[in-house]
Amino acid sequence: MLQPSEKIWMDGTFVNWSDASVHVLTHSLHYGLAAFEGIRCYKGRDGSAIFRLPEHVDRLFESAHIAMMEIPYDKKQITDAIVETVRVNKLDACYIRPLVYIGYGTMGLYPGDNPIKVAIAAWRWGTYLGEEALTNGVRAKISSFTRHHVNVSMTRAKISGYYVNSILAKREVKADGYDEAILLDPDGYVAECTGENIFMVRKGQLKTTPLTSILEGITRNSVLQLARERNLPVSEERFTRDAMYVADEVFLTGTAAEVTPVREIDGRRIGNGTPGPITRDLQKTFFQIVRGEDRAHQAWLTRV
Ligand code: PPE
Repeated sequence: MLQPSEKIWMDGTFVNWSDASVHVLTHSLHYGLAAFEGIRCYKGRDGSAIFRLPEHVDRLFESAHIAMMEIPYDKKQITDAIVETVRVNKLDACYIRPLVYIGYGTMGLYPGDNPIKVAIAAWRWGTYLGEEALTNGVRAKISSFTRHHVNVSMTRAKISGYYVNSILAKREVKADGYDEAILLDPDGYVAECTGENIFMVRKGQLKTTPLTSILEGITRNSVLQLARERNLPVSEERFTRDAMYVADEVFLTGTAAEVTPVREIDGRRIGNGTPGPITRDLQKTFFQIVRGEDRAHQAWLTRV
């Protein structure tokens, strides 16, 4: 169960957690057109800090722009509101969920002049796929559902309705006893997971999937940068499911999932079935950075 915090920012003011409700005829609730973010704030050595906040705010505005929803605030106002939401709730570590949605007005697909509303919530959220997932890795399965075609959805945008596809995939694999689903793109190449990007390592080469049918993950971007700093050969290119079966390492990245190793896909052990050295190194550095223990990447942190 979600652990409630005290306040939620709604359209410029803080309301009590239990009063943060909307009308049932809120447009986005019916048709799924809303843009959201998932951001983490970590407790570190020198206090709490939000990881890559400007990048998350930029992506929220980009998502809204792609979806033709004009946010009635500027980036500074949204950034300040996010920091303030963490502060007023006195959370030292949390997950932050900004949501831009189309409010009550007219019904029917054409949203007309319905107001664009913004909410920002924050709550305590532990590990996404379990503590064990981070240390031992998860078991994944290729989904029977396909990730979005470029002319069906525009995956640069983080749009609520797109997640119906993720939920279908997630439920399917959970019912089969797996932890996470890997979705292929409409051409059959690996795309991403339900809420994570995916990487594979083979013979020292790090690969992740291109941006054509995935969300441009901020954790993905961070890991790519860390890999380049290590002079690891990295590429953003398509690969197939069997390329993953014979990979030395596979791991997932996401704000919620952080850096999670994959130990098995479709009943095939990945590498020796335990998190590999590149995964462990990148994961360790990621956690040092978010906890403010890495001087070189302080620029990625916004102090609360
Ligand atoms: N792909 C998808 C489809 C996705 O939803 C996420 C984030 C990512 C990749 C990774 O992006 P980033 O967080 O910027 O590294 N998924 C969010 C939603 C999780 C949820 O269950 O809600 C998240 O991790 O916050």
